[in-house]
Amino acid sequence: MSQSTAPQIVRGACPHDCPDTCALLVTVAGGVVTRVAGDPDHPTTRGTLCTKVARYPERLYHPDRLTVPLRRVGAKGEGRFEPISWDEALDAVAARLSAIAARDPQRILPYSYAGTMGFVQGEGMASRFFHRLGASLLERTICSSAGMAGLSHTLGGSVGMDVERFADSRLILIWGSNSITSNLHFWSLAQQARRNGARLIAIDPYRSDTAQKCDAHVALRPGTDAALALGMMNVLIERGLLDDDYIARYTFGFGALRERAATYPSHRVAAICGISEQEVIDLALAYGTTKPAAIRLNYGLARTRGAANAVRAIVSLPALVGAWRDPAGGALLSVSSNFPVDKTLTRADLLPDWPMQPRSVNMSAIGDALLAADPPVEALVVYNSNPVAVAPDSERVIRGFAREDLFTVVLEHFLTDTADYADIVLPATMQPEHFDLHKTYGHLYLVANEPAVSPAGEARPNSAIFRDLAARMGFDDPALRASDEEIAAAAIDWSDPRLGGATLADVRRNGWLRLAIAAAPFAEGGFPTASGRCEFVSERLAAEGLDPLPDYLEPYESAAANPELARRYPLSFISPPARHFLNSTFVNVASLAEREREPECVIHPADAAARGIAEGAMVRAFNDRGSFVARARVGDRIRPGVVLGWGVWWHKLSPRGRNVNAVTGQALTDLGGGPTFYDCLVEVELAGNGAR
Ligand SMILES: Nc1nc2c(c(=O)[nH]1)N[C@H]1C(S)=C(S)[C@@H](COP(=O)(O)OP(=O)(O)OC[C@H]3O[C@@H](n4cnc5c(=O)[nH]c(N)nc54)[C@H](O)[C@@H]3O)O[C@H]1N2
Ligand SMILES: Nc1nc2c(c(=O)[nH]1)N[C@H]1C(S)=C(S)[C@@H](COP(=O)(O)OP(=O)(O)OC[C@H]3O[C@@H](n4cnc5c(=O)[nH]c(N)nc54)[C@H](O)[C@@H]3O)O[C@H]1N2
Ligand code: SF4
Ligand SMILES: [Mo]
Repeated sequence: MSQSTAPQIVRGACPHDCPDTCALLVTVAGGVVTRVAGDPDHPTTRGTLCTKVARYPERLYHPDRLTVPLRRVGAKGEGRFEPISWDEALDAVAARLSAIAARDPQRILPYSYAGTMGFVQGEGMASRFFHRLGASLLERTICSSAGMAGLSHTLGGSVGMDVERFADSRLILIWGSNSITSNLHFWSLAQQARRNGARLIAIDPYRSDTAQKCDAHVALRPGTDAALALGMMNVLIERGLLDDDYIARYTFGFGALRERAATYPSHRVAAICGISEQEVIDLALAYGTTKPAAIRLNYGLARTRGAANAVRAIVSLPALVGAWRDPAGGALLSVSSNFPVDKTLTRADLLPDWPMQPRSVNMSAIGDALLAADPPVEALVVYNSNPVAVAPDSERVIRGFAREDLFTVVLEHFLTDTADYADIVLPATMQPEHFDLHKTYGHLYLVANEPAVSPAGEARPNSAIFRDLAARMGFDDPALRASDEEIAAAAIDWSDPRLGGATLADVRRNGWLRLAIAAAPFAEGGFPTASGRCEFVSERLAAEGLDPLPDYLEPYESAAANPELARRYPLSFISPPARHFLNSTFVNVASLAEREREPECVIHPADAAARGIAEGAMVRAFNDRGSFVARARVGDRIRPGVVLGWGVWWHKLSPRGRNVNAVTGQALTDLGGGPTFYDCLVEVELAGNGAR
């Protein structure tokens, strides 16, 4: 840590839930962070950061930063607190958790996600603490679990192309991803490919900033991606555009897949997806005749009922055309399984009844869990997440958090929507104030983060807070006293050949370390599935009595699946990430909020005209679950019949105190228990008086 006044550069890692996991250079002068920049030497960061993190000092030195522990003095949700000492705060939490644990520790629930993706300030120490306590387990499904289930049943895990190789692709399908917003460094590589003559095609119901800059755009109906992929297969098969040798050697179940694909002729696919037959055929022909062809799919297509099936269908395509033979061919959703994470990091063996597991609670349905779980959740410890703002079905979530008999602890940087419901708020350090080690899901480097400055006020790292709580509760296992460096060292199996003999010290010295992964990992099969092949047919799914092949599943909320609902709420609603926020992080940073202006709803001119809505009017989107108010942006970048609202504003910074999740539902995806944020029907009307 720097004490001197001459500027110093400290190496860091971007902690946010973003596939790019940038390597940072943090400039410190006089004990203050003056600049956060991208490491020019890191091969994917290449010296640039997104606008959000380039403005990190504004977040770090924000006047609203939490610097002391707080105890609630107002009603839940009101946001009135008084400062207390760390001793008072930790004693209060330890006493309440101990009392509940003495009766039934499963009545305690941790709630966390990827506010930081680091091993140390993420689950490293926290999971050891909750395991030792015997708390309910949390199913961390809110983002990627459906997509990862799709990858796992077809490719065998979260594996795929090396993002750096996209620069050499000749055709790139950008599928369910607004890369300029959510995957900026991939976008630079795609631009490089384009300068070398590659074609870029976006597949997205909205003409996003990314789709706008691609060579072609297929604007399908939300949640119909599996049908499009199966239709592409059908065309590839009919036109003989397959790599028969690759299929014979390295795949499993082609005969059955061919029969399934035959049920998706182009005219049927066109009707399901709401596009033309020619679009289906053109896309398939481009894909089948251009080599190498690469697919960058993202979670935007995995937020409806058929999410995992869609991912299964899409990641089956590269094997059919033999795209994996080339380093610049294949598909990429997440590559997190490439990192040899040491399974003992989280110390599940500390569970009181190990190997028996406590009950588990799905975070994507936290509203229902808080209102109806049996036995009830009596204490909730939230860290690295803002569920009141980001979880679906806000009215139910808020009712759950407002329960008077629920004891809620929130570890945070700011008084978020969630912190407002806390009994005790504990101030946590930010990335330049603590040590961590990061893996990623978007590239192949471990990245280390060194502390650059002292914590703000009395803020403490999550790891230290859980260590202190463990000590106060009398947990004396050495695993609960491990230092941050010891946790980071325990996070990775350093003997794995992918580390090439490197140690934590090596990663820290250089700031980052590339895994030794072959350039074209599946050129000759070798998928991490049971069969070692790309599994079009999954015997694991068959054994569970499920469809072993990918198929199209109609969204829960659509005219075809629920005509009665669609009569009342005829518009499909999607709420993808805003460019200048990261989920609900940065929403309170003034310069970034200014760029996003205010909560906005994009609606097609035909849908707007039918409702008397003019550009700039305040509108109310609603369904049986709830409603929110936003400024209408009328334009044809969105498909007719679809409305888009940018996520995820804080409720308390939104008109009438509600954001997009007031209308989203708690139904889960086909596999993986994921949320279905974009499987949602609404009606939209003028907001009328009092909208603000
Ligand atoms: N700036 C910024 N970056 C982020 C985030 C953020 O909030 N802001 N969030 C981060 C996180 S947590 C994640 S998980 C990632 C991933 O983020 P994603 O959820 O993949 O989000 P985007 O890449 O913005 O792209 C989603 C795109 O999918 C489109 N879409 C919606 N429904 C469908 C559908 O059914 N089919 C298809 N084909 N497209 C659909 C949307 O219109 C949108 O353009 O981004 C990360 N990066
Ligand atoms: N409608 C709709 N809802 C969505 C989505 C959508 O597309 N549409 N996207 C979904 C997706 S993909 C995701 S991943 C989830 C994400 O939801 P969350 O995981 O809740 O992510 P954030 O909203 O970024 O909130 C993270 C919080 O963690 C805090 N934090 C960060 N670092 C630390 C730390 O070191 N210590 C502590 N104690 N706190 C820290 C931040 O201050 C922030 O308030 O949201 C989901 N919600
Ligand atoms: S949010 Fe993503 S693009 Fe921005 S600095 Fe972090 S890792 Fe890089
Ligand atoms: Mo996410």
